[in-house]
Amino acid sequence: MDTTTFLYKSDPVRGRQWAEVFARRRPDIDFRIWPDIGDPAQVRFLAAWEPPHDMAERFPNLQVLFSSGAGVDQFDFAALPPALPVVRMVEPGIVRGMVEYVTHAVLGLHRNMPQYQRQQDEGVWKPLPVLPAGERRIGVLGLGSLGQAALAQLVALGFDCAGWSRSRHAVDGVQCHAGADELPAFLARTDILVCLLPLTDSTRGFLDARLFSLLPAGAGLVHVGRGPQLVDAHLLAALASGQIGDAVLDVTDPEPLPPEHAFWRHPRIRLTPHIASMTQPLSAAEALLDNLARFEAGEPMVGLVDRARGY
Ligand code: NDP
Ligand code: OXD
Repeated sequence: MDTTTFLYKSDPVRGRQWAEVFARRRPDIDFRIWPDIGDPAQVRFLAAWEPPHDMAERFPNLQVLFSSGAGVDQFDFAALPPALPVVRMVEPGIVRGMVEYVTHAVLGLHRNMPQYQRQQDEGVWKPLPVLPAGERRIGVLGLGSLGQAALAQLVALGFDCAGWSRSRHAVDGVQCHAGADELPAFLARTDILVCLLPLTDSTRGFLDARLFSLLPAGAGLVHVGRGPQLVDAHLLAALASGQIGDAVLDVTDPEPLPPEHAFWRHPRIRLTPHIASMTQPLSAAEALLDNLARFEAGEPMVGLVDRARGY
């Protein structure tokens, strides 16, 4: 019988944890970690952050490309065989990490933590008013698996929550807005804006001066999408004018951020090195095997990418 190889091309330490799950659940599959590819003709499934550039020629029998992360913007779709299904990572570990990060960042801005840090640096003891959560308006750009999970936690904390997406959604406790026409109303009621959009041609440069001008003056920004969605110079200008009060940035363009970049030392910017969330190997391997079973049964896979939309 033909051997089926599942090739993993990402962090090898995490790959060994994936291997344990595969050995337990699917001993019939030959799980391999790059560069130990075995017979390339037997590679039917590839999980990668960055696939090899000659993937199509090298693995002529490839049936599915899985992203080892939630994003797929690192893939060059034009270089992939047109009919090859591409699947992004949807797994509970990555969702939990994002919920923690967004909740922490929103609570920090809500309770004026950046301002207290500045006051501490200057030896200033000055209490600021405490606004109830129900009077703080949070807006999340992107109502996908991560945006909706973050909103569920923010709703549970009592915040006044809204979300914005391309197509219409209904989410418990969240005012849902859809499409370009409803973006201004969504922004006008948002005190803290969280970006959880995928990077596509339509979202590149999306966080710009025009968008900032539609927020209430002094709004907070939490950016956990992708660096190229933010126009750096426009954020610096909005911080200088007070249109944006404080920003928490987990993603930048490029990454790592060059040492001379103005964001590093800006008093109103908190930077983290793209750690808001990370794929957790054990839960990711389980989720991927569930998806593989769907594929084998001819059912739709969770996280199947629509290449025309780019996410
Ligand atoms: P999903 O694909 O599940 O959701 C994407 C959401 O964005 C959908 O609601 C979609 O709308 C909306 N959207 C996409 N394009 C547009 C547009 N042009 N206008 C309006 N809405 C749009 O993605 P996830 O929630 O799983 O992940 C989101 C992103 O988070 C990832 O692509 C990645 O960039 C980032 N990420 C960052 C991490 C970090 O550590 N910083 C970790 C993991 C992910 P609709 O529902 O109508 O399709
Ligand atoms: C992802 C990420 O897309 O870590 O998974 O950004």
